Amino acid sequence: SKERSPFITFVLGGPGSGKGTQCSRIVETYGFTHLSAGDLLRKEITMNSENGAMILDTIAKGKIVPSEVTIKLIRKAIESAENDKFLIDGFPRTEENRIAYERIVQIGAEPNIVLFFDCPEEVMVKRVLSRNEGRVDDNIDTVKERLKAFRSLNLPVINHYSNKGVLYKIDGTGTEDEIFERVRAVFDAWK
Ligand code: UP5
Ligand code: MG
Repeated sequence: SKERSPFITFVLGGPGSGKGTQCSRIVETYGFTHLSAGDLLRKEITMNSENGAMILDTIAKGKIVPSEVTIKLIRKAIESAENDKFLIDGFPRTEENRIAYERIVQIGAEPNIVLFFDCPEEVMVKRVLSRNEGRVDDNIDTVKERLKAFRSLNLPVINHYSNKGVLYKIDGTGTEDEIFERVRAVFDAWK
């Protein structure tokens, strides 16, 4: 267990808003450890773990995996890392996720920064459908479900952090470089 509280950044935004892309850039420049909740869940599917079939079914439908499952994976990844600076990408998805995380993780539960990549739905859909990496959820029907989940379940989480004064809303349109300049402004202000 860690003695010091880690520095936690949650990275939120709809499907295809650029969370993963910008996290890679943040890792290069600011030395965070990147934990994508979606990647951790997809790894469970490929490892044929106990919950693999359930996770696959949930992701294929664009629904949200039960909090306990996702939080266990995130907690394990935090505890096994040497770093004390984390980018948690694509989590929390729901108010229930957020509250469960705060209850279970405790040390470092409250994020220092929450980034929100704000992007019009038509831009996000275009990006996701042209990705071509074989993700089971990158098809028009599942993308519609993912957008629905984002609007109804994730926006309340974003509002919560806005009210707490830790939310940084970033224009998610433009080139990767243009967006990263906006991200830099947030992290450079923290130095
Ligand atoms: N791209 C990126 N930036 C671009 C730019 N500026 N201009 C043009 N193209 C750009 O980007 C998407 C695509 O766009 C890429 O091809 C990229 O090159 C290009 P990416 O950076 O991958 O966007 P990201 O926001 O990461 O999109 P992603 O599809 O990963 O977002 P989701 O939130 O949908 O996916 P995630 O992996 O987080 O979750 C998947 C599923 O897992 C969820 O739907 C859910 O079923 C489940 N899940 C849970 O149940 N609980 C969790 O806590 C997390 C996930
Ligand atoms: Mg991603």
